[in-house]
Amino acid sequence: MGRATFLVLATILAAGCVSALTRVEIMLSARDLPDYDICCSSPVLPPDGYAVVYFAPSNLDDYFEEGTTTILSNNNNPNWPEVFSFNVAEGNTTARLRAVLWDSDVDDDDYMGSAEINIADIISAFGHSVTRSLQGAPKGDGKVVVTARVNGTLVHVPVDSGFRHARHLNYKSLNTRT
Ligand SMILES: *[C@@H]1O[C@H](CO)[C@@H](O)[C@H](O)[C@H]1NC(C)=O
Ligand SMILES: *[C@@H]1O[C@H](CO)[C@@H](O)[C@H](O)[C@H]1NC(C)=O
Ligand SMILES: [Ca+2]
Ligand SMILES: [Ca+2]
Repeated sequence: MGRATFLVLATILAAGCVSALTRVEIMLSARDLPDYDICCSSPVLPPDGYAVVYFAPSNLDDYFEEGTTTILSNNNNPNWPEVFSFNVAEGNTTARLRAVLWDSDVDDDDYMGSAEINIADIISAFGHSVTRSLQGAPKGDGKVVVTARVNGTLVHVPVDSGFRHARHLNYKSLNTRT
């Protein structure tokens, strides 16, 4: 556990708001995204994909936007480098993550579908990444792959991406969310 991570957790525990939090840090990839770029009678090209990540602490429809990945251009199988962090009360079975995928374009971006994943499924997937089919994808197919580090323990990382390259977009805990 990094010093900063330890201090954040120690502060939360010392404040007595939460007895035990499981820290989940996730990275997203997509697989088999269809081509979404059509230009000027040229062939259809792979998308310039990015993901918007939302977090719902409970099973109410109360999603918070956590952040957005970088755009990985011309790629049907992007491995986004960003890390998104969530603190989940131990044993919580209702917290969920939603990833909404877009193809960046000069004009309006194309919606590529979304996937919802229970944080509990990510926590219990030790040793494996979690894969979900994209829902509502206009061109069908496509999957979202979640790789995770739980309480500082690496679960799985795709070959050509890694936590060491990651930018930490969001380290605030649920307790400090306003
Ligand atoms: C993560 O750490 C917290 C605090 O030590 C602990 O209560 C919890 O059980 C851990 N979660 C997992 C999934 O190991
Ligand atoms: C955990 O579960 C309760 C509902 O039982 C919910 O109110 C709470 O916000 C949940 N979320 C997290 C992240 O612990
Ligand atoms: Ca497009
Ligand atoms: Ca595009």
